[in-house]
Amino acid sequence: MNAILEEIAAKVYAGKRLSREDALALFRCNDLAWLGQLANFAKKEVCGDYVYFNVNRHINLTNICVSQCKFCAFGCEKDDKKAYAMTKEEVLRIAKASAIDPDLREFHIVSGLHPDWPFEYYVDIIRSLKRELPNIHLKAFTAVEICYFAKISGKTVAEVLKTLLAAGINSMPGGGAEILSDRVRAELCPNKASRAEWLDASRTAHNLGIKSNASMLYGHIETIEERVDHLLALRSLQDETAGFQTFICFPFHPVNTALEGQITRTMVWDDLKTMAISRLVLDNFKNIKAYWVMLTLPIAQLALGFGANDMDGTINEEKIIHAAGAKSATALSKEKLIEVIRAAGAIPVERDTMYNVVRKF
Ligand code: V47
Repeated sequence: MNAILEEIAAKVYAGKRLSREDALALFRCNDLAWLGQLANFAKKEVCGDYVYFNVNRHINLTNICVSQCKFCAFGCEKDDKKAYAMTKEEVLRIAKASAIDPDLREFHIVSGLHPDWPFEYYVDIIRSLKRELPNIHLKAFTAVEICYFAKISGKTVAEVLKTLLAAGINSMPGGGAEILSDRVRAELCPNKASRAEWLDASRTAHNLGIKSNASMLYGHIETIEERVDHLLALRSLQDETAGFQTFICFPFHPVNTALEGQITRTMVWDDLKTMAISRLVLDNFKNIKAYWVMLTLPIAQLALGFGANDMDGTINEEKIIHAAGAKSATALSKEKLIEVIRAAGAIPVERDTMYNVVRKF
């Protein structure tokens, strides 16, 4: 073990903050077991042996999207044969059918940036969902979608958020952050919110009392420095607002994207290393999510030994990452999640979206 890594370990055990250079040194380190031990220490300081999950339902209103991000296999143009756009009636039908499950607590709503729908359409869907199913938490619209709504409606981001809050959203998912670097965004996703716009929309949401999540899409064209700077930007905003609930790392899935053939799926070594370093750098985030859909269930379970304390939910049914070739299931039972968490030696805790404990198993 070299002196720099020993100093980093000493900092972690003393609860001190890691620097940019520390984070870069951790990415250069390939002692995975050591990284896992350190990340797990940091995790246990925050949440002991609890590992959270929830019972949720994903609803993707449309895959028609003006953004055309190079890393995305879900979004498409209006005339694509796989294009779909849900009516309000369809959304309500799916929502009501899922709500038959008495444990269902959350609708996770992330969609394409539709070229024709007015902002009022989204507001109407939220208002109707809240009216019909008032007890289900609406975790709806990423910061990218919020910026798009501001653009198409002529409203400010704050006005958009206030309107959605009044209609019934309860929190926001963490997608759309990708890599918070203007270089990467200019190459992969020039048609959507910039680094500054994503951060500003999250800040505005937090200032209005709306909690949100944060994410990082890694394993494409980004450098390790850009990964570290991304984490530091999130840490700095969290210092300011304390409005992020969870951080999620998304390993890039290339199948059916514009990058297929140029970039291959990340390897498990990188997945676990990135998970551990995220836990260590994001010292002001309580929850680090091992999103089983993207990691696959075995790697997500392993990630519980690398700083993760949350497995997301039952999901039913995932579309975005399955469009990009994910081999995982599109849904999991609550029993399976409990079994997977228990087998990792942790205590499964069913939570609501705001991390209130529903039940310990
Ligand atoms: O922003 C898209 C990612 C995100 C690919 O907040 C891809 O709890 C890998 O927001 N390979 C959308 N990743 C999903 C999202 C989300 C999902 C689960 C939980 C939460 C939460 C939020 O999916 C996008 C993008 O970063 N993504 N395409 C791909 N080919």
